[in-house]
Amino acid sequence: MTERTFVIIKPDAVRAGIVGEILSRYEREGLGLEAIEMRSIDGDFADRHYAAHLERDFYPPLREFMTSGPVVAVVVSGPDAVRRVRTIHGATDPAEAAPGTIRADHATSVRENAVHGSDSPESAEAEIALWFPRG
Ligand code: IDP
Ligand code: MG
Repeated sequence: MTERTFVIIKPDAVRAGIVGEILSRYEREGLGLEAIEMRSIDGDFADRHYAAHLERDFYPPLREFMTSGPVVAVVVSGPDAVRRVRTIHGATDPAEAAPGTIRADHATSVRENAVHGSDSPESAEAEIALWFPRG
Protein backbone atom coordinates (compact mmCIF):
# COMPACT_ATOMS: atom_id res chain seq x y z
CA MET A 1 0.00 0.00 0.00
CA THR A 2 1.27 3.45 -0.84
CA GLU A 3 2.41 5.56 2.07
CA ARG A 4 3.46 9.20 2.20
CA THR A 5 6.31 10.75 4.10
CA PHE A 6 7.58 14.28 4.50
CA VAL A 7 11.13 15.43 3.75
CA ILE A 8 12.88 18.73 4.34
CA ILE A 9 16.09 19.44 2.47
CA LYS A 10 17.66 21.61 5.15
CA PRO A 11 19.45 24.98 4.67
CA ASP A 12 22.95 23.43 4.71
CA ALA A 13 22.09 21.17 1.76
CA VAL A 14 20.40 23.98 -0.18
CA ARG A 15 23.51 26.16 0.35
CA ALA A 16 25.72 23.27 -0.78
CA GLY A 17 23.81 23.02 -4.05
CA ILE A 18 22.80 19.38 -3.62
CA VAL A 19 18.99 19.63 -3.87
CA GLY A 20 18.95 17.68 -7.14
CA GLU A 21 21.48 15.17 -5.83
CA ILE A 22 19.19 14.46 -2.86
CA LEU A 23 15.94 14.31 -4.86
CA SER A 24 17.51 11.86 -7.31
CA ARG A 25 18.14 9.39 -4.49
CA TYR A 26 14.40 9.00 -3.74
CA GLU A 27 13.60 8.61 -7.42
CA ARG A 28 16.40 6.08 -7.89
CA GLU A 29 14.81 3.96 -5.13
CA GLY A 30 11.48 4.05 -6.97
CA LEU A 31 9.82 6.49 -4.61
CA GLY A 32 7.52 9.18 -6.01
CA LEU A 33 7.70 12.95 -5.56
CA GLU A 34 4.18 14.29 -4.94
CA ALA A 35 4.91 17.90 -3.98
CA ILE A 36 8.00 20.11 -3.83
CA GLU A 37 8.35 23.69 -2.67
CA MET A 38 11.30 25.87 -1.75
CA ARG A 39 10.55 28.30 1.05
CA SER A 40 12.02 30.10 4.03
CA ILE A 41 10.44 29.50 7.42
CA ASP A 42 10.36 31.72 10.51
CA GLY A 43 10.93 30.67 14.11
CA ASP A 44 7.24 30.24 14.89
CA PHE A 45 6.85 27.84 11.99
CA ALA A 46 9.97 25.92 13.05
CA ASP A 47 8.40 25.60 16.53
CA ARG A 48 5.29 24.04 15.00
CA HIS A 49 7.28 21.58 12.90
CA TYR A 50 9.55 20.61 15.80
CA ALA A 51 6.87 20.82 18.53
CA ALA A 52 8.10 17.54 20.02
CA HIS A 53 11.59 18.98 20.52
CA LEU A 54 10.83 22.47 21.88
CA GLU A 55 12.19 21.72 25.35
CA ARG A 56 15.37 19.96 24.20
CA ASP A 57 18.79 21.58 24.77
CA PHE A 58 19.57 21.23 21.07
CA TYR A 59 16.41 23.02 19.95
CA PRO A 60 17.38 26.76 20.11
CA PRO A 61 20.39 26.35 17.77
CA LEU A 62 18.35 23.97 15.59
CA ARG A 63 15.67 26.68 15.29
CA GLU A 64 18.37 29.20 14.33
CA PHE A 65 19.76 26.81 11.72
CA MET A 66 16.38 25.90 10.20
CA THR A 67 15.56 29.59 9.74
CA SER A 68 19.00 30.50 8.33
CA GLY A 69 18.06 30.11 4.67
CA PRO A 70 15.65 28.46 2.26
CA VAL A 71 14.62 24.85 2.66
CA VAL A 72 12.92 22.50 0.21
CA ALA A 73 9.75 20.77 1.47
CA VAL A 74 8.96 17.49 -0.29
CA VAL A 75 6.17 14.90 -0.09
CA VAL A 76 7.60 11.48 -1.00
CA SER A 77 5.36 8.48 -1.64
CA GLY A 78 5.59 4.74 -2.17
CA PRO A 79 5.32 1.46 -0.30
CA ASP A 80 6.91 1.78 3.15
CA ALA A 81 8.02 5.32 2.26
CA VAL A 82 8.56 6.48 5.88
CA ARG A 83 11.04 3.72 6.71
CA ARG A 84 12.73 3.70 3.30
CA VAL A 85 13.36 7.46 3.34
CA ARG A 86 14.91 7.26 6.80
CA THR A 87 17.16 4.44 5.54
CA ILE A 88 18.22 6.61 2.58
CA HIS A 89 18.95 9.47 5.02
CA GLY A 90 21.02 7.49 7.55
CA ALA A 91 21.40 8.07 11.29
CA THR A 92 20.87 11.54 12.77
CA ASP A 93 24.57 11.78 13.67
CA PRO A 94 26.59 11.58 10.45
CA ALA A 95 29.39 9.83 12.36
CA GLU A 96 26.94 6.94 12.86
CA ALA A 97 25.26 7.07 9.45
CA ALA A 98 25.73 4.02 7.21
CA PRO A 99 28.08 4.48 4.23
CA GLY A 100 26.30 5.69 1.12
CA THR A 101 23.48 7.42 2.99
CA ILE A 102 22.75 11.12 2.45
CA ARG A 103 23.95 12.03 5.93
CA ALA A 104 27.15 9.99 5.64
CA ASP A 105 27.91 11.69 2.33
CA HIS A 106 26.77 15.26 3.03
CA ALA A 107 26.01 16.08 6.70
CA THR A 108 28.56 18.28 8.43
CA SER A 109 27.33 17.85 12.05
CA VAL A 110 24.54 16.29 14.10
CA ARG A 111 22.65 19.56 13.70
CA GLU A 112 23.48 20.38 10.09
CA ASN A 113 22.55 16.97 8.77
CA ALA A 114 21.10 17.85 5.35
CA VAL A 115 17.65 16.30 5.60
CA HIS A 116 14.56 15.71 7.74
CA GLY A 117 12.33 12.66 7.29
CA SER A 118 9.12 11.89 9.22
CA ASP A 119 9.45 9.20 11.89
CA SER A 120 6.02 7.54 11.45
CA PRO A 121 3.09 7.58 9.02
CA GLU A 122 1.11 9.57 11.61
CA SER A 123 3.76 12.27 11.98
CA ALA A 124 4.14 12.32 8.19
CA GLU A 125 0.47 13.16 7.73
CA ALA A 126 0.62 15.83 10.48
CA GLU A 127 3.74 17.39 8.92
CA ILE A 128 2.23 17.33 5.41
CA ALA A 129 -0.89 19.05 6.79
CA LEU A 130 1.30 21.72 8.41
CA TRP A 131 3.51 22.37 5.36
CA PHE A 132 0.96 21.80 2.60
CA PRO A 133 -2.35 22.77 4.22
CA ARG A 134 -4.17 22.90 0.90
CA GLY A 135 -3.16 19.34 0.09
P1 IDP B 1 15.97 12.91 13.03
O1 IDP B 1 16.03 14.17 12.16
O2 IDP B 1 17.03 11.91 12.62
O3 IDP B 1 14.59 12.33 13.16
P2 IDP B 1 15.58 13.98 15.74
O4 IDP B 1 16.01 13.26 16.97
O5 IDP B 1 14.13 14.01 15.42
O6 IDP B 1 16.43 13.37 14.51
O7 IDP B 1 16.14 15.47 15.86
C1 IDP B 1 15.69 16.46 14.97
C2 IDP B 1 16.89 17.24 14.47
O8 IDP B 1 17.47 17.94 15.55
C3 IDP B 1 18.03 16.40 13.88
O9 IDP B 1 17.83 16.02 12.54
C4 IDP B 1 19.20 17.36 14.03
O10 IDP B 1 19.18 18.38 13.02
C5 IDP B 1 18.88 18.02 15.38
N1 IDP B 1 19.50 17.30 16.49
C6 IDP B 1 19.09 16.16 17.08
N2 IDP B 1 19.89 15.80 18.09
C7 IDP B 1 20.85 16.74 18.15
C8 IDP B 1 22.00 16.93 18.99
O11 IDP B 1 22.30 16.15 19.89
N3 IDP B 1 22.76 18.03 18.74
C9 IDP B 1 22.47 18.92 17.75
N4 IDP B 1 21.40 18.78 16.96
C10 IDP B 1 20.60 17.71 17.14
MG1 MG C 1 12.88 13.22 14.01
